[in-house]
Amino acid sequence: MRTRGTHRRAGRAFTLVELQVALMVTGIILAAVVSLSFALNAAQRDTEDMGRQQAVLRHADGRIRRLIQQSNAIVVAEAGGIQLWHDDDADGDPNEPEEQSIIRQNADGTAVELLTLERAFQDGWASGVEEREDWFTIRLGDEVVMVHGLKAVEGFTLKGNAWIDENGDALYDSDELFLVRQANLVSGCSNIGFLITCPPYKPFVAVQFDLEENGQMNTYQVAASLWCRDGHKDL
Ligand SMILES: [Ca+2]
Ligand SMILES: [Ca+2]
Ligand SMILES: [Ca+2]
Repeated sequence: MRTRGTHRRAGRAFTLVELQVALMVTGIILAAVVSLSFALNAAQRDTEDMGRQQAVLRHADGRIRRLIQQSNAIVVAEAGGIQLWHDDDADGDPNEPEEQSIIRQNADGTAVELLTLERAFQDGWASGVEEREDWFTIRLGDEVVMVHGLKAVEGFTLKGNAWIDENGDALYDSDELFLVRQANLVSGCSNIGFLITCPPYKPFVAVQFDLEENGQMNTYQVAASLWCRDGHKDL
């Protein structure tokens, strides 16, 4: 007959030292997991940031190229910016502000900005203007004229934000109200420069800037020449 002997469990309590070692090992593993997770998140963020920046650069590249290629003339070519004329109504008249585009570096040199003007039609706007200040200059024909910034008086809706005294009489005229649109084509850059070749060569413009990517400074250049240059419409 088989007697049932007492079977003592082989297990025993952990000693304090064993517990400390186990806790330490667990701590090391957890720390490794947490730092790996941080590293993966940071890498994903960097990849997403880079993807966003590349998308912005592609958009800016296409926009700047089209503006240059489709313009009729480079009206102003300076180190800080260019003014392009697009003869939208094909009348050969270069004095129309709404046909001008200005690509320049912004005031603190950290963005390539685009300024375009739309003629705004509104009766009685002169009485609703609160403030007038010098904004930027634009070349129309042989003259450099000031684009004055405007603000509407309270309770008044103003369709434009700028005045150009086209007829030079120092008075607001009903057709001299403009809406200036300002957009940053590239932001967060530095060392912005514009390189222009002059005739007799085909007009060629290069917009250059430095941009930081993953801690490294890269130099970019968007270059294009005019496609639809039309000699008889030149300034
Ligand atoms: Ca025109
Ligand atoms: Ca016209
Ligand atoms: Ca006027």
